[in-house]
Amino acid sequence: PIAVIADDPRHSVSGFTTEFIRELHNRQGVSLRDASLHDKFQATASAVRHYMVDEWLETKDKNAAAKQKTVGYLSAEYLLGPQLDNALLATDLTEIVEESLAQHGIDLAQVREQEVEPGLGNGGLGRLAACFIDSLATMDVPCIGYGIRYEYGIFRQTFVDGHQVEEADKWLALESPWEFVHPENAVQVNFAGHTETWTDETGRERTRWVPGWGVQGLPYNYLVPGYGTRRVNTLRLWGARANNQFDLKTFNQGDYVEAVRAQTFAENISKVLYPEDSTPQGKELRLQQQYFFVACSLRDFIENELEPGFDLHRLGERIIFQLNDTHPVIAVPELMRILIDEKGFEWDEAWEVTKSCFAYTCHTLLPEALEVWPTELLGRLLPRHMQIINLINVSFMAEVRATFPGDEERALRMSIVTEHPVQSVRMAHLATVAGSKVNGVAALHSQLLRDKVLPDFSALWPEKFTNVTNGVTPRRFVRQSNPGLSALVTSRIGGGWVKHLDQFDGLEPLADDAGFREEFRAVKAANKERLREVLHKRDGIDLPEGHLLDVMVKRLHEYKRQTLKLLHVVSLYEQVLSGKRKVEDLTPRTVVFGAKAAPGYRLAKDIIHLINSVAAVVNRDPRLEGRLGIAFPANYNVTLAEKLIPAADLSEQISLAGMEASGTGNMKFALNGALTIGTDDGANVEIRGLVGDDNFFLFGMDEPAAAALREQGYRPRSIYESDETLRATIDLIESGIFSGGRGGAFGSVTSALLDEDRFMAFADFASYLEAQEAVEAKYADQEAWTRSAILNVARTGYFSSDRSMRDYLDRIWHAGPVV
Ligand code: DL6
Repeated sequence: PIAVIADDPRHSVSGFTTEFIRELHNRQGVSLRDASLHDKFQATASAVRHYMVDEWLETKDKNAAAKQKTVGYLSAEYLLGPQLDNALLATDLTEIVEESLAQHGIDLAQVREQEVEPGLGNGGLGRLAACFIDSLATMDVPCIGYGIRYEYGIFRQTFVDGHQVEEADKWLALESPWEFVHPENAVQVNFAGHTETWTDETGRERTRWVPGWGVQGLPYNYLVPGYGTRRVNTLRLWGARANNQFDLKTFNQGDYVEAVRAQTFAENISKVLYPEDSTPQGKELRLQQQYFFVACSLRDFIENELEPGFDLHRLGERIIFQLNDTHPVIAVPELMRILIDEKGFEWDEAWEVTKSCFAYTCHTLLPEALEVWPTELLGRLLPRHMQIINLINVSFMAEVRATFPGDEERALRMSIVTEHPVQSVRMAHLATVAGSKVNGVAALHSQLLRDKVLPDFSALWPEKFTNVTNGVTPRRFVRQSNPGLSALVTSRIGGGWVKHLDQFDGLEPLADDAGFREEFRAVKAANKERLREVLHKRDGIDLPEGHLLDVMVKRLHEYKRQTLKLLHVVSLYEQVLSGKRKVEDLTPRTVVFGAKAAPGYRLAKDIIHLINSVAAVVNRDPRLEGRLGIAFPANYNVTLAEKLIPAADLSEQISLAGMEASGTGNMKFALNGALTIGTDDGANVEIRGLVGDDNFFLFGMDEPAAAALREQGYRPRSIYESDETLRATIDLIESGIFSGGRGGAFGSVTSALLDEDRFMAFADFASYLEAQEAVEAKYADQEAWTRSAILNVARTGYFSSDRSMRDYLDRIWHAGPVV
């Protein structure tokens, strides 16, 4: 915890009570007697924040004095999750607050439930950003996380008749107690207009941008406390505000809509998080968002974080902007524009500085997820940036042609600007050209990035490419979310693991200790009980007791293959219905799904409908004697993840090999003692390498096998025809049993599988079922299962995001702590 605090008189029950009552009175304007639960939450949160503010201000002073390199993490998404528990952990106030509130008849658990999590991300990419800033603060590294304060975060998912329905996520409706807004530090951001050339006093020809319109970016600061240190870093999210919010003259003429038109238009920029995580939305607003937040961030760092008079030729000594995927890549021409047009740099000087200030992380292998922007749009919205991109491309093409003379095809493949299908800018190419380093997010992903996604670039600059395997913060995903396991582990190896997760290896010998195994099982059972309560209250779902809890939680995407999991369930059901398997031979199992589909992704939404429809039938069929069930709580989010993951027995990581860049859920499950059933994909490869084959259920093709099958011509229908179990499974779905007798209701899903099966679920089906048999056999031997579960925990300390940060610091950022 923040090393405040031992001698701070506020760090006591009476001290906290004083802070709490003061906040209730001064912030909420209510007495304790009249306070609503919401008031109590707001007062608790802001009182807890008091305990971090001094350290936060001190951190700023420390940074200013040290003048060392800062990490500027540029990310369009931060999936933060609830903040209160994290702040309590950082300030070591949990017990104190619990006791203080209890003395006034207030239950901390109820107060906690008032918090609406800031869902400012879609999934893994945004959650990773949140883990990384936590780790950097804990490791005493100066970092500013820069992003967007979306007024509406990731949509709220509900189910109506089994179909996904999206609702706006009004996370700010009751205001956030965690932010400091500074309207007086608003930054001007411009768009559109035209460029013109002019001659300066030295006779040099210069270019300037004459913008068409602009908005202001307001900084909202969030505190990012380190654990066990006094550092509190900053997350600075930008909100858009109109330059002229209100036109009084027009209003007085009676045109009320027109009077606020400019305001509505400008503020749309930070209105919603795009509900996409794998395909770019060809939307102008999305590009506006991207430019908006990087323009604010660059301006902020240069004007506010550096000391006055700092020589910008040395900018790379003081900042490394990490580009979290391609969303912030427009920062590259923005920095060039600032240096050349505003600071008077020559092109070459500006380019040298720019290259030293950026590094790029790629998070995908799906070609459709690599962003491209039509030059028509980019040129219209950001005319000066389009010019600069073209100039970068001209010198880059010259370099390619000089290195590979006569290889015009290669030059075309590598060009930042492509002509097909419409003239567009390939943002991944721009990031790779400008970035000092390019990294993938797991060993396999980085290799495929080099060999298959950007092979021409890795041929040109092999030393630019590196890997940093993702990680997750042990503070949130073990210490906070799994207090039972945390206490058990700490009782045996001490508490150092919270900052040094590799110490989990000290648990290895305990896998052979029967007493420890029993305690470990008791923790899992208690976590399941806690989950039962949560799901009952939150969703009206009653989880059966004594079941193997088989969990697949992640965004709904064909490549992740939720359908394969569902085919397994349907095949078990079919075997019981057809008498191929006696019901008493089923291992009692509940499959938990959690998944949101992008609103425009038709097939993904149909898959959700199918899962819910299968659940409705299977859960009620008495022939199964309650031995097989599906739970699909709506609106899976970080809050639910923190309850679900510690309760899981089996972690489903079943993407087609070569498709999932890394995964981070896979790490969270293993660290909480679930066993993985998975393909050799993403970070699964490294998890299996560490935990060992005996403690991991591997199935399916590896990446080369999948690529070879695709090459040779994949025909899913022939697998359907030759595999009797698969045929019976698909036929059962098509029979109408899950759709009230109406056959063909799920034709979009079954025909996508039978006719194309882009992610080869059929090819891996038999192997998956075999691996599930191995799961059941092992689960029948609870001692063996627990032993493997303990070894999963003991051997996966590598997946701390602290280790990821160390790798970034050493291999990419060349930066370090300021103590
Ligand atoms: O690196 C974080 C996370 C990976 O763990 C997932 O495997 C990957 O799918 C995800 N990538 C995206 C891609 N979005 N875009 N573009 O969300 O990143």
